[in-house]
Amino acid sequence: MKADAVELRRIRMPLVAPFRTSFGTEAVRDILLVGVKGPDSDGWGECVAMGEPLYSPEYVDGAHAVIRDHLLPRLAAAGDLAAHHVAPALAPVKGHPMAKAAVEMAVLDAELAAAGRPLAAFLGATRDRVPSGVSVGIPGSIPELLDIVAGYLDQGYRRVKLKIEPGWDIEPVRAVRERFGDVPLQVDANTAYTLGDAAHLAGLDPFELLLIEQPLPEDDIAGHAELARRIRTPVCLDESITSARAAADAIARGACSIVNIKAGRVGGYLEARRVHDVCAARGVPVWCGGMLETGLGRAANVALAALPDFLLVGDVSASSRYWERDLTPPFVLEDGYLRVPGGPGIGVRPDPEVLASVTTSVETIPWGSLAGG
Ligand code: SMG
Ligand code: MG
Repeated sequence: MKADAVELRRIRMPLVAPFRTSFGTEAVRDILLVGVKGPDSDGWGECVAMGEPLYSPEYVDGAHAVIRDHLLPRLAAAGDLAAHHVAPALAPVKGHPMAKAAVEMAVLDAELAAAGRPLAAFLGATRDRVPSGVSVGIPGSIPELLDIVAGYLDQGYRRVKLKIEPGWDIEPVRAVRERFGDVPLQVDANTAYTLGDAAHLAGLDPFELLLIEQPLPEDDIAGHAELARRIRTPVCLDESITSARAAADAIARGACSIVNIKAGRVGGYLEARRVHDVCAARGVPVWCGGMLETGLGRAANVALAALPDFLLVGDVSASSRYWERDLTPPFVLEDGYLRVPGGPGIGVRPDPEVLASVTTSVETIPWGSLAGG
């Protein structure tokens, strides 16, 4: 495909409620959108980097700079612009998977839009709707937590994930189990524990959780393998899984029996599909993670979550879980499911009026101004 320009657009969107995890609180999302403008079609990518480098080393200002100064010039110099050329062209740049993923998503969306092909079909989706789960941040008290969970269950969410940290783990899980019975329940620690906490984490065993997500630091594969031997709750990895190769390695070493897939964390939807394939081939079920995306990223995540090995319910919630008004037509829960977009590309477009109202800056880079462009 051909590009005339790339737009780096920053938007500012307040969440309906602050989201607290073991590493910090997110209240207002400062999001970088990548727009590829071509003669035949446009494409959108959403960068999932947060405002600060607390979930992973990436953060939105850094992603913006690396895309502008290092990724786009390499992409233009590589010549032929096609989604499957993006990752190889950007591979000399170390790290920055979320920045790379946003660029690849924009190119992929533009390419599929021009071809009239939906992302879900391109990726190999086998379903037209996906069950919707919800991730619950760390609130101020147990009664507050129970109110929040009750509200989500009333809306029809099919699975609940509780964020945990030392001092907020066994008791909230016990309280949710006592109040809501055997609702599908899992926890996410975002690296907040060490192997020394193994005996304490075994205290979660009686609650029959679906999984515990990323209890230990991301580089501690051996620690997760040891922990998996010491607790009954299945161990799932999020932050540690940075590629299909990392997934194969973690599985081979017994560090996880379930994998959370986020396209941003692994450098794009094409690598995310490879992570899916590697896990499927090894009999390891996967589920789709979330990074508090707008409807753009959500559309792509719903498409990904419709692949066959996505056997667990993902953190793909309805638009109303995040926003008063989404950037796209809202994703709504229908009997606890979200519909997979059927239109070409990611299948959704920003509402021009909403987009204009949340935009804080736009940088337009003519393709011809980039080396080789
Ligand atoms: O998008 O619903 C969502 C958030 C899901 O908990 C979620 N994401 O570690 O899995 C995770 C976190 C990372 C983002 S927290 C700001
Ligand atoms: Mg996680």
